[in-house]
Amino acid sequence: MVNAADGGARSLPPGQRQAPLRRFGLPEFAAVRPVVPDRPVVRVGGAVRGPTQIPVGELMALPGRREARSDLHCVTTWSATGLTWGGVPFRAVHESLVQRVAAHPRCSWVVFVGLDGYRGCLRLDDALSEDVLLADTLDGVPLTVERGAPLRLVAPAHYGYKSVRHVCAVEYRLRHASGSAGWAEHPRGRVRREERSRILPGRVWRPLWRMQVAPVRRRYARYAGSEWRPRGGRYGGV
Ligand SMILES: Nc1nc2c(c(=O)[nH]1)N[C@H]1C(S)=C(S)[C@@H](COP(=O)(O)O)O[C@H]1N2
Ligand SMILES: [Mo]
Repeated sequence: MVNAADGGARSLPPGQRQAPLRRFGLPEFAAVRPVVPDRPVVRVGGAVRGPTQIPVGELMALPGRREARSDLHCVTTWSATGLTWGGVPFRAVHESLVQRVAAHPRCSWVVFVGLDGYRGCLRLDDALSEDVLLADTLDGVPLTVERGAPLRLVAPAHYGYKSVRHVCAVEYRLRHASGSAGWAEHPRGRVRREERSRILPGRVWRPLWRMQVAPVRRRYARYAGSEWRPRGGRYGGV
């Protein structure tokens, strides 16, 4: 899939402005540097009869591997455009798993969990869309920790808070389960419909979110790259 975005500002969805891709997220996760295991696995659980875990290498060898260009739209109004992610569609992973774990037939939501403890919940049919990838490369290069190693969800039609970095678990759910962004997020978070939040129309949130960008960027910059010295934060004193 190659998306229609040409990287120009005119192609951005309502309320979004172009920005380079830099590590970003909830302020409380800025200081959490996940340790990526040598042989990473993805735990599969939730409303399933047979929870299991699968090596990331095995998942990435599933059929359907592809590279796809897409944009990342953060709810705080910045968008990074023209990102080429490489990986396997979540749909292929789901198809190979759903029997194996005996997921409850009425599962209609799925939660992705990151090694940093971050959680994002998608409606299952949204997650099964052709353009949703579990990616392990960006622009042909294996993901660094900064970019979301070992595996990152890419859900281009949804706000960035659904695109969980460092995926280490997939949980099938019967009902929507709030992600780490809690009350601030929308259960579906579709960018096209500007579903920034479940309360108030999306455009009302634009100026409020925009004010958050600079302070959150500063906070993440403190922990960037080799300067990334986790202190304090959610997992205290690590
Ligand atoms: N594990 C994890 N994934 C996460 C987040 C996070 O804090 N932890 N933040 C989310 C948010 S709000 C956004 S906008 C994107 C940002 O992706 P980037 O760090 O590559 O810019 O990651 C998303 N995935
Ligand atoms: Mo975001």
